[in-house]
Amino acid sequence: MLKQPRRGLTIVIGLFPVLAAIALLAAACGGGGDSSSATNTPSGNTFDITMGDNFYKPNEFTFKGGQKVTFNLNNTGIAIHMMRIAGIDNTYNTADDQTSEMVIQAGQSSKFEWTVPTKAGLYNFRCDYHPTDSIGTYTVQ
Ligand SMILES: [Cu+2]
Repeated sequence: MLKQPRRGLTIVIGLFPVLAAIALLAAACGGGGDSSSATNTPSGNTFDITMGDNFYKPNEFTFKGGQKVTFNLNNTGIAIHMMRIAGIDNTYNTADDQTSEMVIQAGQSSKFEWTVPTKAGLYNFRCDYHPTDSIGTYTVQ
């Protein structure tokens, strides 16, 4: 008679880590889904980007070739920032670069409208003032 409830209790305690893991996984999947829809939506055209010292957040995007895109660049840092998008040659400081306002002051926002290259691939963007830290990529499908 005493063994029955003990066994039941053992099973419940034994299952708890499994249930907790499932709950955690479900939560993680939900979060991941949200962030990928925010940073990875080929059909969306407008994106809010935080420019800090010295990073872009988010800094990975996926677009359709030829898509017109608007980046709302918000400088939340104390340094000046900008964005230079390497064009179809994926090389900086060439004729096909597209650039935001060249100086976006600390605390300021700037709307940057540009057109995605028509060739599929992985391309880079960066800040001219922080070219090794403020960097990101975009995939053209
Ligand atoms: Cu910068």
